[in-house]
Amino acid sequence: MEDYLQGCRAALQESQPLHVVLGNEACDLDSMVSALALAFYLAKTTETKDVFVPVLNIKRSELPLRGDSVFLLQEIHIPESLLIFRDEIDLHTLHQAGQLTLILVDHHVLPRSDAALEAAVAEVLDHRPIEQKRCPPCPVSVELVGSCATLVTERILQGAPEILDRQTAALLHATIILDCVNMDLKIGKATPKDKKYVEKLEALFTDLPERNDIFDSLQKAKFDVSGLTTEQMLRKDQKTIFRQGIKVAISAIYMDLEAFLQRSGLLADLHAFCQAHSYDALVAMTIFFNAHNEPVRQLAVFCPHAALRTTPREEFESGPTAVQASLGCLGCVMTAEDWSEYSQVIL
Ligand SMILES: [Mn+2]
Repeated sequence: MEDYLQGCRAALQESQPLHVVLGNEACDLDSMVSALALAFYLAKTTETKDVFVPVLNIKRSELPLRGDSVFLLQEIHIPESLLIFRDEIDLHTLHQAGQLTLILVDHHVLPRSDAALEAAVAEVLDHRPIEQKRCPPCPVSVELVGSCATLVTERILQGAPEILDRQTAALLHATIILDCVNMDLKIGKATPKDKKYVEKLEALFTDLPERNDIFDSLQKAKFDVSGLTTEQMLRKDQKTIFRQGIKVAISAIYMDLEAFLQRSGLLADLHAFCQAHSYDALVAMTIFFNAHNEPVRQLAVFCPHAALRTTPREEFESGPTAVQASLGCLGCVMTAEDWSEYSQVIL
């Protein structure tokens, strides 16, 4: 894998047609690993001179926010410098020059900003329920399994098992385990196919880490925010909603609310964040795990405009609103009582 990635960076320097394997815009571990492993497989098995490169669908500066990805790359000794990020390759220019073929992994609908690239999509491999109307007109393989990495593993083991090296196997193995919550059948993320391919990888590479160890380390790394600035914390897991002309950022913050509020320069940082992205308000939803490993969630609302300070509260109290829906996406369902408990933390 490492040698292959070295070659990819070199290939970018030359002007030639490229097959780009692209994950989704969240660029979670599954998207990153699926793109790396599928591009590796396609490059190793093509009979033509075609060049296949994986592209991570975020800016390079966003990688530190994905603690689990950073951790896994370190564990298996793949230098971050070998990866290609979205801000290092201009897909739109390549497409206009007729030099781009896209293979989508871990998603099948391009965001609006990339709609122009749709004609370049040649293949899709995804594990989410299909959105028929917005699906590109090309071969689309969608199978509802816990992890897209399972489908990539299947493709490799059925197509050319001999190309699978330990680094690639370790990437796929760790990703399936994280996505399938350590293959816990009670949680219901893992399907028989996920289980089958984790076992196959373990049989082929007997020195892969223990499932519990890799799951615990990835989980810890994913939520470790100790090295992040306040701005990075706010961006790590953030959604934007618009309501009645008001733009609100909702950020999941993986620490105790009290500790968050004690960060030095917090108010100045929140101000700068709202100003930089023209947010009218910011909802920080803190989550941390107590001694019994139960999640504890708290909310803080930052609202730079005094005139708006009562609005969020009304929003929450008026039934299922966009704000509640967005919090739902972040794994938090708020009731009016919850909100009245938290409303005193309006900053
Ligand atoms: Mn996925």
